[in-house]
Amino acid sequence: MGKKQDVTELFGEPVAGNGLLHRRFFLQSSAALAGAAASPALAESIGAGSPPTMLKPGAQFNAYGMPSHWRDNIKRILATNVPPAREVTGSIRTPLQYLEGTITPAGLHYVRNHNGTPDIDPSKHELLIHGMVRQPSIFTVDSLMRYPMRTEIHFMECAGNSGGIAGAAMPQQATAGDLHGLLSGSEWTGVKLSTLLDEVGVDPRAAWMLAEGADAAGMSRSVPVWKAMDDAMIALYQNGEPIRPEQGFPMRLLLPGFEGNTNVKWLRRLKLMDGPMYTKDETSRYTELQPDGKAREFMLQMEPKSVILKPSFSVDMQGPGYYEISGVAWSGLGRVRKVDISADGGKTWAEAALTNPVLPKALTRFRLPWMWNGGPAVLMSRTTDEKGRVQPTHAEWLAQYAPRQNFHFNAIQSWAIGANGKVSNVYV
Ligand SMILES: Nc1nc2c(c(=O)[nH]1)N[C@H]1C(S)=C(S)[C@@H](COP(=O)(O)O)O[C@H]1N2
Ligand SMILES: [Mo]
Repeated sequence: MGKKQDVTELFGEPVAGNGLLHRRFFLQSSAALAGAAASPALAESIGAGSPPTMLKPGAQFNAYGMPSHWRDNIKRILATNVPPAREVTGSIRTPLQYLEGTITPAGLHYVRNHNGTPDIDPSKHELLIHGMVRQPSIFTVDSLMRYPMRTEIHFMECAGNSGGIAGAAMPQQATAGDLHGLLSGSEWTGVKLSTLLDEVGVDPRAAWMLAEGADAAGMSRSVPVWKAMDDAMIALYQNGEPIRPEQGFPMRLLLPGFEGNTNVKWLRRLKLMDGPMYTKDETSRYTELQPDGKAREFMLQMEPKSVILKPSFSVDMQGPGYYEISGVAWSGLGRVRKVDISADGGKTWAEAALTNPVLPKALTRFRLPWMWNGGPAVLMSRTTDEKGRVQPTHAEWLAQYAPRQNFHFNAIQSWAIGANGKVSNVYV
């Protein structure tokens, strides 16, 4: 490899600056390349006889399986709290750069807690639905288990995700998980909220719904009734098992595509109202001050976003040659329509391949083949969603708001590749 003709023969001419190849080539050609690299090692191992693992029985069964100890570096990333904040208040992030696909293992799902994870006995937990309804009602976990269930894959993202970048004058040198890891994707199973609301009979004048959690933060948020009736779910399962305590056991409100905070965990109460409650959790945070001094409130739908994970900070290049650029894209407004990749800091772009399934309000894996010539490059990814909304540049995002705003940051992430293969976080 390395000779210009060989590369062109395999992949055709690059379709954008700095060696980006057409997305169709990674399917047919990468296998051929990987095969070529693997064959000498394979020949050696056949010659050496049986590996030690074939000579004695393996380990015994586990009642609950754990990841390989060879990969015990794959851990959630604890954001250090500024004293005197208590350890139960804060967040622990998903190490995005170590993961593939689009489903976050439950044990690596990010956790954002405002006053710790409560230990709730499911046999004592109740969900009250009241306010502007015909028949106020209480639902136990057992009673909810008897309703029709649905299973959907959705991302969860904190409105404060990536906020460190929005606020910082200099780009922080940290991993994708450190910077953007208040983001995870799961398969959720539960009861459609509209089923319960139809049963209790919502007053047609009710326009908002208060959702309250049973934790010591008393987390409460106002949610528009249109969302409650549309695709909201009372989630009981996460990736096939009962929802984890840190995600809201025994039940959480799931509002696909809405900012993480509104997805109230340990859900205990829904109150139908004619207007929003303006709770502490929605006035002290999650609003955005605009340049004219007015604040934007209830910015509930998460805008299109993406991040390249391979390569990314600490996931460095291993010498010039063929690479697959890969990362995740998502939008709270619907499906990802396309992800464009640049290797020259935004001058030219090539469209990435999206790995199926491409689901609404879910993480979507994108990939693009790249022949890195070993020279400096700046990688960027830009999502366009099915509503036609496009991820802004860093400067465009900052221009929308007053200084020092840092919620709902969805600007394009740029990674610079040095000639030594090291990846760094840069603003373009
Ligand atoms: N009851 C309750 N619900 C809550 C929170 C909380 O502290 N208490 N945190 C919110 C915030 S800010 C976010 S981003 C999401 C995070 O969900 P996760 O911890 O399952 O990732 O839960 C939301 N729901
Ligand atoms: Mo959040």
